[in-house]
Formats: sequence, structure tokens, C-alpha cells
Amino acid sequence: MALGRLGEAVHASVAALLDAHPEPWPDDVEPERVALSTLLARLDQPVPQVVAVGLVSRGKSSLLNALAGRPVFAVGPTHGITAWPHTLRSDWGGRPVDWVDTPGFDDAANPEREAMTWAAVRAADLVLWLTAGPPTPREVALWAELRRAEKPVVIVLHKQDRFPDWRPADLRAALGIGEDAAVTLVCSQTLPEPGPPAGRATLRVSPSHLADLHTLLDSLLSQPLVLVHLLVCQRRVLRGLAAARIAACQGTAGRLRGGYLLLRGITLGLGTPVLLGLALSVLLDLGYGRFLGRLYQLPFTSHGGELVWRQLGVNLGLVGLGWGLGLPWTDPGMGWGISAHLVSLALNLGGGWLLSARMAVYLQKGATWAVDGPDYHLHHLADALPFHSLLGRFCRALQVAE
Ligand SMILES: Nc1nc2c(ncn2[C@@H]2O[C@H](COP(=O)(O)OP(=O)(O)OP(=O)(O)O)[C@@H](O)[C@H]2O)c(=O)[nH]1
Ligand SMILES: [Mg+2]
Repeated sequence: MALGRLGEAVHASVAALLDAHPEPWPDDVEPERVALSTLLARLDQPVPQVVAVGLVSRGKSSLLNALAGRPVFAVGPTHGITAWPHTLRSDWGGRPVDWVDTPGFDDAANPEREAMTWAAVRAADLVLWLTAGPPTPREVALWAELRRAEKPVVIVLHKQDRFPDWRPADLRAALGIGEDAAVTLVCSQTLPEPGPPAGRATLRVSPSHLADLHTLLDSLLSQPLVLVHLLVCQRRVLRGLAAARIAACQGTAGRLRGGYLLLRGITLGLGTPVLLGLALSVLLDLGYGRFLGRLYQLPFTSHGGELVWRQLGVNLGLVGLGWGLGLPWTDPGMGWGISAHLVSLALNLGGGWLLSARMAVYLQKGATWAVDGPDYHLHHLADALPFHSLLGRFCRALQVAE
């Protein structure tokens, strides 16, 4: 699917979701709903938001000044110069981009700053995580937290003048980042070239110190970062709604399962002829799935259905096995005649119970895989993006990480 058409399809699907869902939204989904409507509005004229994060004094403000081409963000040698997030819009190869500067995560004297930085991360489409030299324990923990934020991340090995031997492979090893992880590492430094007259706010950074980052951003900022962000957010909303609906329907779902198992037991466990048993097994299993889907208001999708289909097949096998145990060649003298019915009953109830568990998991996981759903769109988007690009890898990794 072409990117333009994909964007339109995503827009329509998200708008329909926001319109269709009756108020009030579940409390835990409400923040994501607000984020989703903000992102939908941003999609009309997408300006990517790039946030720089890291511990204090890693050079976040210096780097953003260099990228924006203006000394706008305050810089200083002491910790905690940036007190709250600031945004600056500038031009990148003819396209607008919003650079967001943030306070350091580890400003112990001002713990509220960390929360502000996480809020900026949640709102951003791309994260530049600045590190300088070998990671501290806080940075190791931070990597795990950043991964959970579901953002495309560029790790910047900054201050290369001070740590010239500290290379991406070293940081990968220190943080345990595999080659297949959806993250890109680049080296940079923004130490101004010597010689600016004292007291004048100048910004003279050698372009070669930022060359790799420039090349990477040239490619990333021309890709649909806002669209991907919107899809990730829609995914969280749909999952939240599915979980809330499933929790609200627990009582009815339990009764539905009880009725299904009772019917399975009565119709299949009492010496039913084999062909009738096989037909009834399929009808009961599919009928149960259909009712459960309606109850949860979740679609039947192609995603993750294999386990359910396999269980359906296993259940047919169990009907055959139960019937076979009741045949005359089994030894009636050992009381196997009655036991055969009990075994057949147990087999059919067990198969039914397993199917009900698998059906619930399948429906919940499939909540985002409908034809106009976010996982379906992310799947197509990943195909449309260059295979090795950070964004393409990010889209694919989201679906593998399930
Ligand atoms: N050696 C070296 N110093 C740098 C580099 N980039 C920035 N600095 C210096 O590092 C110090 C901190 O830079 P900032 O840009 O203020 O760092 P920050 O991460 O925004 O700091 P906070 O806002 O306090 O969290 C300043 O003295 C910068 O001049 C670099 O590439 N190499
Ligand atoms: Mg700063």
C-alpha cells in the first residue's frame, strides 16, 4: 500500500475509533485517548517532534543548538541547566522539525524534572538519547525504561573528543543491545571550534563532528514518524479498550463458558455417534467463539488464529478417541463400558476448556489486527519503508515483541 493511501486509511480508522466509542472511556485509557486525538490533529500537517534526553550535562542542549543551527537552548558546565522542556521549531532540508530539549533524568535536587522529561518522551515521535562514555548504572536502567516507551530511539555517543575510544560496539555490549534491536547508535561531539570571541553567543561546531547524525536524521525526518507514533498510540488504546471490555464481561463470559462446556459434555460425552459428534464439536466450538467475540466486541482476525484452529482439530480427534474407547473391541468385562463414557466426557470437557482459554487469548491479541487496525497498518508500513531503516526495524520489532 502506498504511504499516502496508508495515511488516509489510518486517519479514517482513528477518527472512526474516536467517534464511535461511547463516553466515558475507561480511566486507564483516557490519557491515551487524549494523546490519540492530539496525534490525529498533528497528522494533517505532520511536523516530527524530536526529543533529546539523557542524564544531566550529557550535552543535550548543546547538540540541539547545533542541529537547529542557533544557540537557543541554555548551555552550561554545571548540572541541571535545563529546568523544564523547551521546544524550538526549525528547518531541516526544507521540512519543519520540532526539537525538544529536556532536563536530565537524574537531577536529584529537582525530582519533578524527571517526570517532565518522561512526559516529553511520550509526546515525541523520535528520541535522541545522549550518553557520554561508559554508561552509569542509572543509564543501564534507563535503557530498559526507554524500550518500554515504544519509541524509535537513536543513541548518541556524545563528547567523542573526551571518549574517542568509546565506540558503538562498546555501548551495545555494555547495554546488552543485540544487532537486531530497533535502535541506531551514532557518535557525535559539539565542542565548539576554538576561537569564538569571548562573550558573544556563537555556535561554530565542525560539521564533521555531526556528520553521521546528520545523515541519519536526513533519512529519518523524511519518513512518516508521526504516522508511526499515531499507530503505536492507537494500538495501546485498542488494547486498553479490549482489556477493559474483557474485564467488564467476566461474569457473562464465565456463564457462556459454563453453558458451552455443559453442552459439550451432554452432546459429546454420552456415546454420540461419531459423525454426529464430529459435526457437533465443530458447531459448538465455532458457535462459542462467535458468541464470545460478540460479547467482547472483538473481531475475528487472521492474527494468532493458528492455536485456535489447532485446538479445533484436536477436539475433533478427542471426539474420535472418545468414540473409539466405547467400541466393542475394548474389554467390557473390566467395566470399561461405563469408564469409556467417563473418559470420553473428560476428554471432551478438557478439549472444550482448552479451546475456551485459547479463544479468549486469540480475541484479545487480535484486537489490533482487524483490516483497518494499527498492527495491520504497521505491518504494511514496515514493508513500505527501507528494510534496514530504523523506522522499518522499529515497526517490525513492535510486532515481534508481542
Ligand atoms: N567535551 C565536550 N563537552 C561538551 C560537548 N558538548 C557539550 N559539552 C559541554 O558539556 C557541558 C554541558 O552541556 P549542556 O549542553 O548544557 O548539557 P545538558 O545535557 O543540556 O545539561 P543539563 O541541561 O544541565 O542537563 C557544557 O559545558 C558544554 O559545553 C562535547 O561534545 N564535548
Ligand atoms: Mg540542557
